[in-house]
Amino acid sequence: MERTLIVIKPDAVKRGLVGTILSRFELKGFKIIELKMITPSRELAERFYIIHKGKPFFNDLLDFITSGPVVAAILEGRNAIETVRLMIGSTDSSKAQAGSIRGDFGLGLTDNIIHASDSLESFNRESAVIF
Ligand code: 3AN
Repeated sequence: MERTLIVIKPDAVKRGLVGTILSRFELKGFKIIELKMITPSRELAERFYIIHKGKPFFNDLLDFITSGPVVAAILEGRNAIETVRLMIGSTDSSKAQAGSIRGDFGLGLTDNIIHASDSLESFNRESAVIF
């Protein structure tokens, strides 16, 4: 069975959406393998988002992701990486498809509710940073 990583971001945690979001993945059939709440340090956030270093939005992204607790989970199920990416919707929440998590719960771009690994390589790297 394939595994993927999700990170419920500070905006969603502050709004009390943790249970709702985890529940969507459980209802879909994914199994929660690991679950952890942390407030990311700047150093951890930099390692997590290393591929965006140098981009214009990098500092705003670090400010945001370190602004409060996040909830990270490793989910297991068939086609986990691709299916979970479909379920979260596109990066800009204001344009994300209705029915997706970003499409249903947010409007932001930097503050876009949730992260999910986009490849096996990303999953391996990102889950090692967080767990
Ligand atoms: P996704 O989370 O959909 O995989 P990435 O990996 O391209 O998107 O971007 C990582 C994070 O950086 C996004 N979740 C979002 O918070 C932020 N981000 C991406 N692009 C922009 C942008 N153009 N302006 C501001 N923030 C952005």
